Amino acid sequence: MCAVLLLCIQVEETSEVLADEAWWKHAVFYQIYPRSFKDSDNDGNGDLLGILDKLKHLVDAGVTGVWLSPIFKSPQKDAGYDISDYYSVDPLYGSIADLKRLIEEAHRLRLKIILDFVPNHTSNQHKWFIASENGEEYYKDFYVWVNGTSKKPPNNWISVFKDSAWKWSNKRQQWYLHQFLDVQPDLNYRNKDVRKALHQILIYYMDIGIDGFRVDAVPFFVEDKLLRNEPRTNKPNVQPNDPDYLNHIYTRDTDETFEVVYELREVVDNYTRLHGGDARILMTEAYSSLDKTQRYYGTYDGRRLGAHFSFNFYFVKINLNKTSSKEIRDYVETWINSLPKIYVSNWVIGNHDNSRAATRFGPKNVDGFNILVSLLPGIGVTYNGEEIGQEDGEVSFEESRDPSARNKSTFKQDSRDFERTPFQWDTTLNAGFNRGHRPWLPVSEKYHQTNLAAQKNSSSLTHYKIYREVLKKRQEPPAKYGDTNISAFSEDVLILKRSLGSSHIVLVFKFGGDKSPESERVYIPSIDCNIAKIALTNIDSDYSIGATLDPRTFVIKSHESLLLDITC
Ligand SMILES: *[C@@H]1O[C@H](CO)[C@@H](O)[C@H](O)[C@H]1NC(C)=O
Ligand SMILES: *[C@@H]1O[C@H](CO)[C@@H](O)[C@H](O)[C@H]1NC(C)=O
Ligand SMILES: *[C@@H]1O[C@H](CO)[C@@H](O)[C@H](O)[C@H]1NC(C)=O
Ligand SMILES: *[C@@H]1O[C@H](CO)[C@@H](O)[C@H](O)[C@H]1NC(C)=O
Ligand SMILES: *[C@@H]1O[C@H](CO)[C@@H](O)[C@H](O)[C@H]1NC(C)=O
Ligand SMILES: *[C@@H]1O[C@H](CO)[C@@H](O)[C@H](O)[C@H]1NC(C)=O
Ligand SMILES: CC(=O)N[C@H]1CO[C@H](CO)[C@@H](O)[C@@H]1O
Repeated sequence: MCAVLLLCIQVEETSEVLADEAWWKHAVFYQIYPRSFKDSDNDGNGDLLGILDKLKHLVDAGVTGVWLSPIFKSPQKDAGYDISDYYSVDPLYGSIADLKRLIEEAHRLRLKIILDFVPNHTSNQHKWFIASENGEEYYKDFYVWVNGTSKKPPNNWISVFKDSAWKWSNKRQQWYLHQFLDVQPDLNYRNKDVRKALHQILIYYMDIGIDGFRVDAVPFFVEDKLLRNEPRTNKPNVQPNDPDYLNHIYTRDTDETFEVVYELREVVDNYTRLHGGDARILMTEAYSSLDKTQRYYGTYDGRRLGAHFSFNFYFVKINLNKTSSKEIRDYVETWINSLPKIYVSNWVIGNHDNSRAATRFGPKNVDGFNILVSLLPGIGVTYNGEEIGQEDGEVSFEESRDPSARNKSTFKQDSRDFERTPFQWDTTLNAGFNRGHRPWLPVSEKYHQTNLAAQKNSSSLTHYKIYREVLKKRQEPPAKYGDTNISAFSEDVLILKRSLGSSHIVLVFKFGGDKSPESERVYIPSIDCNIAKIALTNIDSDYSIGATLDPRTFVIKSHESLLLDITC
């Protein structure tokens, strides 16, 4: 009896561990912003062959795969998020042949390549839209067309980029919906042919070896069929043309939108089943509430699956001046506890739409946050440059490229150009981004101090070295399989403990609050031994790697992060 029972438990445990081995479940995905990564042909724009040239950096850093911001053919009215042909690479970035070379070389190096799929809308120059506007039968309903008169839009919906979400087409004498720019008409997801056409695109790219897709702006897929007016928010000081003026109950995260994501999951799962090999994956982007973000993973009971993970943007949105360690702890616990156990958590600190982590959290907190998100359970996501602590660049209004920065008075808050300036490789001309052609966005002057080559070459600790080490640390069993306990020791001290049996990997991080002491005496709660080995520190720590301390009492100063190995 007992022996059989033991056997059963063991079998169950083994299969659980094996399931955890699925390649993506503990992956680190590195987001590349292709236009700003590496410019191989010196035309001022980064490109696919530039990425190819730098794959070794990604292998050295220890990431699992990369996801590329859009590289498809586009008039570039919205930085490639306005696609005119899903089956071509924009000449800015190269060609399908270059993409195939990139995939082949990445796979040889055991790196996965994820593409950014932007199905929330196409460019108005896409042949589908042109055919649709011309009233061609098959394409007629590919977009959301509504009757009316040119004087009055069908309802009060407002685009994300301000003003009415409707544009009158003289040709069709109808309105079309655009949740973003008016040159970005929304696809009509209620049309089965539209969904089929989009599935074909995924299949085409999986056929040439792509390992998965990051799906852009999913909340915007399907809008209310009855086109009901949205109610007002009660936010003060908001202009009637501002998206914040309305509560988007009929245009975002609608029930049908979740269905669309679940169907995309079937497409990639079917593909993997049919063709074998590692799972092709989906990651979704949704700036939604926690419950909705988690619903993109699939239903609570796991009967319908959605994305393999849906970006957790908490750390992208917090302002440390206003956030205590208790609030961070509460959020992390809530996220982990509310996500059904069949799904995998993920942590993001930056991307191409938000001020860089080094700028938002302050350059002195770079290491603490890189260590924190690497050691929280599940999947880690790195925006290119975070591994060297690259800060936002300096871009003047005249040099800016982002359409949401077209309004001068809100340029500083709204422009996404600051986080998109070229990657800082070394101290040569243009930070090694290219051989001297004026880059599409200016290279930050900070590259003389902050660049990869210097951080690799330095004899002392650097952000890059810490990043690389913590990605190795992630692979140790407590970080991979262990329990997670996050606690708030004081106003600005966080303690993250990953424990497996008697082995603990513990991060102590004092992010430095306005009203907090410069240094304080702390201890690791619920650890019953007197020796901890220092596995890693931030760059300016007073502690040395390899030394020991007494986890029952020690001093930590502002912006210090200590990674401890404790066995007891
Ligand atoms: C829109 O107007 C056209 C022409 O008047 C008409 O044929 C069509 O049925 C109308 N569509 C809807 C949805 O009312
Ligand atoms: C996935 O495959 C199943 C079984 O063959 C099929 O019923 C389903 O329609 C497919 N789903 C999609 C979205 O292609
Ligand atoms: C936080 O406070 C510091 C100093 O008070 C200030 O310099 C910084 O701009 C603030 N950061 C943010 C994101 O508000
Ligand atoms: C810029 O934005 C402000 C605040 O939303 C608004 O009052 C102003 O009219 C806008 N100007 C332009 C040129 O769009
Ligand atoms: C690397 O460091 C050495 C010694 O500090 C220095 O002489 C050399 O110029 C550095 N090389 C680069 C590429 O920074
Ligand atoms: C985490 O550790 C703290 C301090 O030891 C303890 O109070 C708390 O209950 C633990 N939380 C969980 C979820 O185990
Ligand atoms: C959430 C979001 O806004 N995602 C993208 C959807 O498309 C627009 C317009 O192209 C992009 O600007 C957004 O980044």
